[in-house]
Amino acid sequence: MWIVTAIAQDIGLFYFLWSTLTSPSLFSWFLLLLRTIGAFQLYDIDNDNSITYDEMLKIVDAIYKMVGTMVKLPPDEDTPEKRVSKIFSLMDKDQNGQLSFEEFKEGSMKDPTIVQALSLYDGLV
Ligand SMILES: [Ca+2]
Ligand SMILES: [Ca+2]
Repeated sequence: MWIVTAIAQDIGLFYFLWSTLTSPSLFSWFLLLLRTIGAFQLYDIDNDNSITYDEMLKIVDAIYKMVGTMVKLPPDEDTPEKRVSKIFSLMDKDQNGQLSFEEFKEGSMKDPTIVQALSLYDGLV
């Protein structure tokens, strides 16, 4: 019986990969998911599966220092603090000051510009 289950799982996985590769929208969804996971891991410095304000501030601060004056930023996010507050106000649904992966994923799937904002810095994330 386990063989049937194993094969069924393989077929399921294959089908998933195939439909992902052959459907542009699914494929870009998949890429967005990968990027979201990558970004989440980057920001979750102590790996406890939640992002605190301080953790995100550390990364954003480092990025701002690196990017320096190369990127023009809108006035409402021209400091790391402003940007992190903005992201938290968008994503932190239960307002406990931490972003769970669910909150992070939901926020970034709903509004891809957040992920773009989080990875202004393509190649870093
Ligand atoms: Ca953490
Ligand atoms: Ca939260």
